[in-house]
Amino acid sequence: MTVRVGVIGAGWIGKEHIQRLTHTVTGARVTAVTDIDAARAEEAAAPVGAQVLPDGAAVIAADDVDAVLVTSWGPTHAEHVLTAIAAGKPVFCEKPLATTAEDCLRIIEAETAHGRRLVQVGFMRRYDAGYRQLKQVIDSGRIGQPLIVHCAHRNPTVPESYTSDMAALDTAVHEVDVLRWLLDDEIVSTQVVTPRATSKRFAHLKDPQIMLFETAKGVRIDLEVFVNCQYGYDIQCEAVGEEGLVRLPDPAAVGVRSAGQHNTEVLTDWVGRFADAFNTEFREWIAGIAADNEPTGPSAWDGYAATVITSATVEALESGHVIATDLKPRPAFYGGAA
Ligand code: NAD
Ligand code: ISE
Repeated sequence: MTVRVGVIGAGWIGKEHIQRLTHTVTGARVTAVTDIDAARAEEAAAPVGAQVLPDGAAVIAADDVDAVLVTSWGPTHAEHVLTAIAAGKPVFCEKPLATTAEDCLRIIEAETAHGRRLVQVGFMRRYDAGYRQLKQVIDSGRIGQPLIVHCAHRNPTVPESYTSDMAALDTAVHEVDVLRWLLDDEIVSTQVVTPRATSKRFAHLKDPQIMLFETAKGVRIDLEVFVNCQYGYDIQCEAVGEEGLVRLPDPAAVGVRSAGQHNTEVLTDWVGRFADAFNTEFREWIAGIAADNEPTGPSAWDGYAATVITSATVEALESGHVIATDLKPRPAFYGGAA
């Protein structure tokens, strides 16, 4: 069976995913595209033979759309996800699921009432081979109980439109999700400290930031978010346990020895760093739909948790205080205690 996908939002990542679904993932075809910028929708749709539709509602309602991909701006996600749930169609939503906890809870309520999981959130790090190895080691007990996790999330530069709150909402959101999954634990408090700011930033931006999270089991996580580090796109993660530690591998790269030096390349963007993870994420999503299975990837509950924790982190940045995340208890529908 070919899964026919309708795409809402044909910007940077929408176009990437349209190409991926067309050329890399078997069993999928993009049949409809929309964007509030019609020219952009046309540019993305024409090469893959998809029709351009006027808006998200039309894409979701289309007879030749079996599943929906939401890659529009964050504040528009909730509306599209809720419409897809109402139509009973599987929906993959790029992060964030929604920009407010209230909207995430509306999605959770709608999906729960539907009675079957339809929503998957685009936290692709869970599909990265290195993070999967890290999880296997932690789950195996080889390093004992995890105690501390040291992380860094570095981007070479960001545009002037990137604001200080985006360090949590847009960037650290990936660590928030992947660490909850890696540790099988919940983040209960968050704090932000700001070291000396880099001169390589736009003046309005607090960069770098150090985020400090505490989990329900007492694990302490420090995360450096540095989005103007200049030298490359660099993701680091090291979990320290009672009996050992495990570190995320750097992407494979040849070592070149020449002119008295030994060099290995550092990647410069997330597109290259997580290309394989995105491919695996979409292969598994499409295969699940083709087999009529519920999605197994990050759920609406994970999307809710990420939005609550990153919003609390913005509050921590702005107030200078330690902020409790105050998540609601996880419903049984999402694997919580009944
Ligand atoms: P972008 O601005 O390049 O593209 C967004 C597109 O959505 C634009 O073309 C815009 O015109 C369109 N749009 C906005 N509202 C719409 C609506 N209501 N209906 C139809 N189209 C609409 O942004 P982007 O970088 O592609 O990011 C899109 C989403 O993907 C964001 O939520 C972002 O956080 C997420 N993202 C995820 C990752 C990742 O690593 N998983 C990386 C980048 C972006
Ligand atoms: C971007 O939206 C992403 O999701 C990237 O993975 C992240 O590295 C970057 O900081 C964000 O702006």
